Amino acid sequence: MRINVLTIFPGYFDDPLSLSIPGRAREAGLVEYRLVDLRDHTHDRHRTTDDGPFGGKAGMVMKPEPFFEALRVLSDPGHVVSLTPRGRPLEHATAVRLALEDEITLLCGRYKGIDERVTEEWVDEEVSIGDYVLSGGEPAALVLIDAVVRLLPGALGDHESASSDSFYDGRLAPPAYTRPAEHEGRGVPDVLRSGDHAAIERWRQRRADEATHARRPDLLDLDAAD
Ligand code: 9D3
Repeated sequence: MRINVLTIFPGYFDDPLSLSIPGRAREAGLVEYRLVDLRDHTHDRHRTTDDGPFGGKAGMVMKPEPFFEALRVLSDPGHVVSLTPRGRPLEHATAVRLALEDEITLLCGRYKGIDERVTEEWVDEEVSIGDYVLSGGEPAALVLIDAVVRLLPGALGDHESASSDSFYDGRLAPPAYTRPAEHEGRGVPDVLRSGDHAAIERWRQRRADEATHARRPDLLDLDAAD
């Protein structure tokens, strides 16, 4: 898979895409990242990528020309996703769908957003990562890339196997413990050290239900719908 990212801050992606699962997936040849600096697609002395909005109002809008030129230079950008607070909320299903593409191109806006003509001409879908205000699309693009790349076959090692991600079936995972068995006066629940695998599984399921009821009752409501 190839993932292109159009941004005025290509350096923002250096470490996140070199480390951990996204980095290992690249080294394994499962994914190629192409960072495109929008300033390389400007033609004025100041390498201008934004301008004031038509119709008054404060803030700046990303100019269309650098996006158009960068997207044309890619020749075929594949499935184009714009990261914007106006987008559909990112879900696991979004990541699953995007992981099936050969090539995706992510557009990162700043300030008030990207000129709407870019969206009309190039964008297949607009995605948000949630209802809070970021400084730009870059952190959202990294979140999306991480969620997609870990789904590529071979991306996860034995210790990260995705099989346990779905084990609690739309509910939150139970608490986890590792050694030491006692740490600064706090122990590990006896059942986890009992060797009774059926009892351990009952404990885990119950703690998963409790956490989901307390923190994410919306997840249980979804269950009721189907
Ligand atoms: C005009 C009102 N603001 C929208 C809430 C303007 C605005 C604020 C922040 C426009 C862009 C941004 C920068 N944010 C993103 O580009 C962004 C984002 C976000 O802020 N939250 C959640 N997901 C995303 S994806 C891209």
